[in-house]
Amino acid sequence: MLKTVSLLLLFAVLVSSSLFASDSDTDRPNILFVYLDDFGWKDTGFMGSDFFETPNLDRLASQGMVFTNAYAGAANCAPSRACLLSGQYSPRHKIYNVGTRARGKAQFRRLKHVPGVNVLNPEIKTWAQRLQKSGYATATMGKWHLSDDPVPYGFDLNIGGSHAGGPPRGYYPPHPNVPGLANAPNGEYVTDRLATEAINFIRKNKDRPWAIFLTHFAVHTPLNAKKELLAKYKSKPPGKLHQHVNMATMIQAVDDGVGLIQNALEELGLVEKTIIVFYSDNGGYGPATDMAPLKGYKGTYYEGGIRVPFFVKWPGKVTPESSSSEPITAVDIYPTLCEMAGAGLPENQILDGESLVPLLTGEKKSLADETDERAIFWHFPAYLQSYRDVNDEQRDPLFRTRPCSVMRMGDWKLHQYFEDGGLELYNLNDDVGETQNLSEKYPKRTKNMLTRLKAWQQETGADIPSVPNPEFDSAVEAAALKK
Ligand SMILES: [Ca+2]
Repeated sequence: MLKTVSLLLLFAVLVSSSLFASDSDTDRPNILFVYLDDFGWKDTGFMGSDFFETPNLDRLASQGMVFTNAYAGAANCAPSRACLLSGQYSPRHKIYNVGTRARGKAQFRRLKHVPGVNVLNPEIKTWAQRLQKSGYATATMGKWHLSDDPVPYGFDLNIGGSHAGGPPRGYYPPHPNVPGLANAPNGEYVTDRLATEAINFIRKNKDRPWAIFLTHFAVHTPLNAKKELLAKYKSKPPGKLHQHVNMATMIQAVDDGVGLIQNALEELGLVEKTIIVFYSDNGGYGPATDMAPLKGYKGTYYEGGIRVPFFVKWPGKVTPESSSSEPITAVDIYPTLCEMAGAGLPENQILDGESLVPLLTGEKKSLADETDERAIFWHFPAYLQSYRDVNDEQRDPLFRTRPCSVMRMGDWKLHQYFEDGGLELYNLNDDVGETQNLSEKYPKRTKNMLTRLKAWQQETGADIPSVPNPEFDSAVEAAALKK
């Protein structure tokens, strides 16, 4: 009798575990993560561009949840990407800037910058590694920027990824020595190639869960137009907000590729089981686009440098035509993707963000809890020099940013600048363009937020620049400021 029961039990366990295994495998959603480079807050139709055309992205956005207060992890490429992949704020992974060299003229820098590192520490496990380990087929396609080779960071396939910050010789072949692109056909635009590679990967892995990090080079410089689209935008009346013809062709190429991928998903019957995430690594490139009414552009810590478009389409889970105004940032993506994929979280790694799944499913309206208002943070202990032709929406004409920390809590945003101790406080609900510095009007709030910001700096081990730069020359700086 006992033996029979045990056998039955064993049988039941085997059946249920095999059922569970097949269930979990077929139920696990695919993830298409479309990640653009230097793509501004208003650069899509659904965010309000009056010149750039993105009908495919607009349609997908309308089928999901659009986040209106989504932020990049930093105002420029490498640090933002490191936050996204690691789930950690920059003081923990120490990728503070693109490269470790000081930027801008030495005579203008009051402090020695903190160089940080330029390779993502391989001890830090990425969400891609979690997904891969849990059974996903994983691929990265496009810009990587965090090491020479993305493969050890959790990708089965790498097309185009290297330490380079853009396609080394532009958007058209040849791409010598670029993995997966060395034999790109003559005349083929790289954005098109990446979409084709994504479709190939989906076809090959259609019967198992897959995740593609489609991290387009677009729309980073060089602003190489897609030639076939030039005539269309040259003859289109310029918008008030956006006018840049080359940029318009680059954006349409991304959107056309998204349309082709969507067609492939339809043909393969995968639409209902594929999550689509759309995001950018920092604000738009100042000389080519505009984030108005936001102030600033790529490189500044005003909203235009860090607030970016973000939506999630998750069939059956996210209500179509929904939106969220919750402030979210790059470190929130890691726990979100792992939860969506059922991939679990790493045991011995600090993750700074929170899963967005409760917002996506409508279970919660906000990530703040009753006792503690959630805050999100940035730390940039370095310099970014001005663009030559655009310096009207930054704190001073010489730099897009000087060393700073920034936090957002509720409607409020505090900037702390280390050179001069400058504090700027804004209420983004009333003043999204950050025009009225309220730090003197609200000293108590300023002080409370600064206390919290400093506690965060301490907790994360943030390097605060404090050593005077011996090359600083106030006379040279003053002369440059007079120009
Ligand atoms: Ca970027």
